[in-house]
Amino acid sequence: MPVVNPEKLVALQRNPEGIRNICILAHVDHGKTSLTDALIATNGIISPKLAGKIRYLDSRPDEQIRGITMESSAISLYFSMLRRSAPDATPEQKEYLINLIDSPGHIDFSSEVSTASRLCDGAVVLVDAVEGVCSQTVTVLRQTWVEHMKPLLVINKMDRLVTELKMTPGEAYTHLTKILEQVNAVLGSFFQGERMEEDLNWRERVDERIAAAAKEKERLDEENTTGTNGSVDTESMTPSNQEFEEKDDEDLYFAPEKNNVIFSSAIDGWAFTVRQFASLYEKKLGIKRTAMEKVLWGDFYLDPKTKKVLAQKHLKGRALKPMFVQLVLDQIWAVYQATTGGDKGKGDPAMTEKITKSLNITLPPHITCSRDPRAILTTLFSAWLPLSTALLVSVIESLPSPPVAQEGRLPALIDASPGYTHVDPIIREAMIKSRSSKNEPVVAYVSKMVSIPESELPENKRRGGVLSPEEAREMGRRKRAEIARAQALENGTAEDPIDGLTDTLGSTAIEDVKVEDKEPDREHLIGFARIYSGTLSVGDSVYVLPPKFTPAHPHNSPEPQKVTVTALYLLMGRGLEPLTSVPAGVVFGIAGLEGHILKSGTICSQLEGSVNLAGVNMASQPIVRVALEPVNPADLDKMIRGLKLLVQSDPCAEYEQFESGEHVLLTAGELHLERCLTDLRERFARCEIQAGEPIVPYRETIVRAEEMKPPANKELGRGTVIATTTSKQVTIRLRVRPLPAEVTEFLGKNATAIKRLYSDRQAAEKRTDQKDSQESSEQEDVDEDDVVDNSKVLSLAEFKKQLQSTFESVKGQREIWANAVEQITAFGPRRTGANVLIDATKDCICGRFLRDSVEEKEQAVGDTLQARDFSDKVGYAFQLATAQGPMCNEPVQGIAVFLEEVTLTPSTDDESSARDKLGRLTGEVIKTVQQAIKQGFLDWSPRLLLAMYSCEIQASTEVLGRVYDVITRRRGRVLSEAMKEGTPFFTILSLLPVAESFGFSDEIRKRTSGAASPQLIFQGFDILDEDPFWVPFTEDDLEDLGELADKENVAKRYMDSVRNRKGLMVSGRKLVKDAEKQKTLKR
Ligand SMILES: Nc1nc2c(ncn2[C@@H]2O[C@H](COP(=O)(O)OP(=O)(O)OP(=O)(O)O)[C@@H](O)[C@H]2O)c(=O)[nH]1
Ligand SMILES: [Mg+2]
Repeated sequence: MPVVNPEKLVALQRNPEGIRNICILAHVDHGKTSLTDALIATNGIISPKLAGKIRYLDSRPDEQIRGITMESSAISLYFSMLRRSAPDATPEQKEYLINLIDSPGHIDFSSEVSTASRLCDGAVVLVDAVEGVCSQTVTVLRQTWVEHMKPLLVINKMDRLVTELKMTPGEAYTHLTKILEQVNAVLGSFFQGERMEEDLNWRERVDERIAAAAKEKERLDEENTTGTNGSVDTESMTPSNQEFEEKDDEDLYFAPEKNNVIFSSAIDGWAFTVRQFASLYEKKLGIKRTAMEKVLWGDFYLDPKTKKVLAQKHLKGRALKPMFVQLVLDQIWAVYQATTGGDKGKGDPAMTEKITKSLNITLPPHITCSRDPRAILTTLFSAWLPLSTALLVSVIESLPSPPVAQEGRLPALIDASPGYTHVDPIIREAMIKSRSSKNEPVVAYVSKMVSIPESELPENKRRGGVLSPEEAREMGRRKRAEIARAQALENGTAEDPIDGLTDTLGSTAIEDVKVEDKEPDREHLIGFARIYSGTLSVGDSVYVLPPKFTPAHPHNSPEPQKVTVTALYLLMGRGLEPLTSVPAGVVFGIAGLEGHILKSGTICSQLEGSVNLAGVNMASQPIVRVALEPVNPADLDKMIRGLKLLVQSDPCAEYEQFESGEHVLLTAGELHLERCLTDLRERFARCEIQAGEPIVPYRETIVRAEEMKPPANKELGRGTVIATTTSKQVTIRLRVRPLPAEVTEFLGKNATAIKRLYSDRQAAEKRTDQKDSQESSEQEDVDEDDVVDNSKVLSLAEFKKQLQSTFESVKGQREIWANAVEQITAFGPRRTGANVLIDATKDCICGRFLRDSVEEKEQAVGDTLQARDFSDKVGYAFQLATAQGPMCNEPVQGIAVFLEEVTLTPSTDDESSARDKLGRLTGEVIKTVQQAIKQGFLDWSPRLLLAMYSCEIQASTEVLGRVYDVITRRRGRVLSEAMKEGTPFFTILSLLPVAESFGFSDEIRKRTSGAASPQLIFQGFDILDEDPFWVPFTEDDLEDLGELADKENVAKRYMDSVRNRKGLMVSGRKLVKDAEKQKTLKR
């Protein structure tokens, strides 16, 4: 296959109808990269022999070693085919440009998938024929749904049905039908979900009518009484509900007869669609191709005598094979039997010959002679059903070109962007119609930044800009010789030739050293982008819109900056080809954005009325954190620089510098962490870096346990604390209680609503407390993320109503929470957490948070100090106390603090003004309240909440036992176990503490010899029902366990590990926070 030259690809960019931008999506290991190999081979980039084996786009060494893709990469491919413009027209030669993005399937890199899909118009979704629909399959299908991308389904690894599961063609057919059903069920659920959401309001109105109709139906037809809640039974609707039926979901589903399903084996290099077989049989059976397409899949049978197609009901008891089995699968199976022996293990040369003859294929003699059954197999298939043809033809025929896709997809995308009502109609129109002429506005979306070493940039490759040490040395040598020669020529005129020569030698030597010492390959950040309208050229000056940009306020700070495009590239895997300009519809690389775009952003040629496509992008939250330090302390700057580069070039990694001076890297999972560290060490920082133990987040809470120690103060009740400041001037009484679980959950879910309420209130008051700098910085924290999707956030009234009813639903605690909602004055920590501060003082000194209108804020400090003056100090202490719990300084959740009384006893001999006094008392009060909350907290039974992964493992019966063993040893909890229909595999779903997850995947893989590999998805926090401070105190316990309970307290182990890391005191119940204090206590 000749190599396609880039000029050809560039030329094709000008013809948008011939472009397809597609991404390959699937669950991990379902064969995406192997499949793309086959396509790459068609362009002569790799040899067809290696396709499916070398995984060309896995260009990183660690990707190759582990066999897992870690970064999405793009490649542009050329394809030409004969195409009919109408079914009966004569075919014409047409050329196409396919921009293909291979994405990673591992959950840790799911953010790479979301970034890739924004750039594309269509998706090829792979499903392993054996494993079927897996967790990430659902995720990627949702991605195509959300992004309005048209999908194509590839059922890959078909060979496993023959060789591994040893199915007969008939069994395989049933199995494939099931897989299709599963996939379609997933799509159906999205459709249902969306339809329900869209029609929610409408439904509310007709709900009663539907219910009435259902009732009526129930009465009439007792058998058919499917409920009306959850899914709407369209049949039961009266004609007035027709609105609902307008939307058709027919187009949505995958069906082989619609040509959107491909059956393939990437490793053996074949694939086919039903259409292909239909045209193969068109002549043989004398059935028109278009008719054949419709019956080749499904319950249709071929009458052996009449050669007519029969539907199932006309079978009349005859045991015929479905046509798909007889005409398609049987043929494929035969090839396997003949060549590799399929399930028998031995080929049959005579049969091979028969097959090749009937297919009219001649195998090259060196293949037939070689007697290598796999070589015969792949050669035969590549001649008969080449993978690339089936796939590319389907891509071209079923997936839309950029203009078609943009027309269908962009209106929704624009309408979902922030401030979309202010988008300039010209821009809108240009994007939807994908206008590409020079004077149209340019809009492009940069989905991620990739880092490319300087030496790999095409401009340097051509000019040889950066040299390897050998090259540099060689050049030095040559230069020296040249100068010497020049010197020798001038010899006659020079006064002191020898001196001159040594001089020049000396200077070149210095230069030589300089060249060798030169900074190693610098990294350049190239944006991975897609242009939606206009034409972008090198040298153009365009605006880079910051993530929070909205056309409603285009000049808000940070003011969008203008940058100059320094280069444009065609993306060819790791390689790049320079471009001078790109027209609408193209996926390309862009340079010049370094430092202007962090992760993703929009580029626009104008500022007013432009559209922010980066708006709301919910990537997965980084959950695994590690502290990093350079092995050589002098490398600290290098490391920080490296971290900053890493954060820019990775869609998910984050970097934080803690107050303690630690440099902490946040990543999506263990594998992601490993990749980030490799990148840091080898490319971005280029120094040895040590990573600490992964830091796992915990939460702290309290519960009302069965057996608790008696309350500290019996008369006041559990959780009540009366605390007096050191100067004895302020006394505070408060009571801590556990919030009902329902309420905690409600608050957790509605954190965005709280955030919004808070910022709304702030905006209304327009007055921030500048005095307390910490507080104001915290307020900024809250504001920072408020570019949220506002449509789903509850309004104040709604929030209050729901919170109230949640409180009311709690049984047996009605009185306690009766006025709680009205009295809430703050949420915490960070003002949005799931803890509440309730002002139960007589005069309501704190003011209400959930009030309807903005009240007058309290006046400035008066002549005499009042309890009210301390309200903000109490609030601040509440924030601090909930941000760092008493167990191991982790955030608290699920507590309510009732502030009951604040009493002032001013000292009489203090003459200073009230303001001065307040200033002096501030610290004391904060400290006292904070301590009091901690005391009240510990009066209950404290609990740790563990971060949990949900873990899905597919395993065969043989290794099932070992999988369970590993899960239980790591304190996982099995939730369900189900046999995958038609396969010997089980799917085990379990919950696993993040703290126990490090090395889990490796262990499972090792113990099962690679037969099972888990998918870990962060699930949330789960209570560990064990009091870390528990010691035996009842007589029974003391008898059973002795004074020093030798049973391991797991909660204490976790708590101690965190305390250890944070340098807090470990063991015992004494909570000494500061090291200095510890010292003084000892003395
Ligand atoms: N039997 C069989 N194995 C296949 C087939 N296609 C791929 N594989 C194997 O499946 C494994 C995973 O293939 P990859 O192409 O790396 O899968 P992937 O989907 O790119 O994986 P990630 O990118 O890590 O999500 C490799 O060992 C392939 O050899 C196939 O058609 N049949
Ligand atoms: Mg891959």
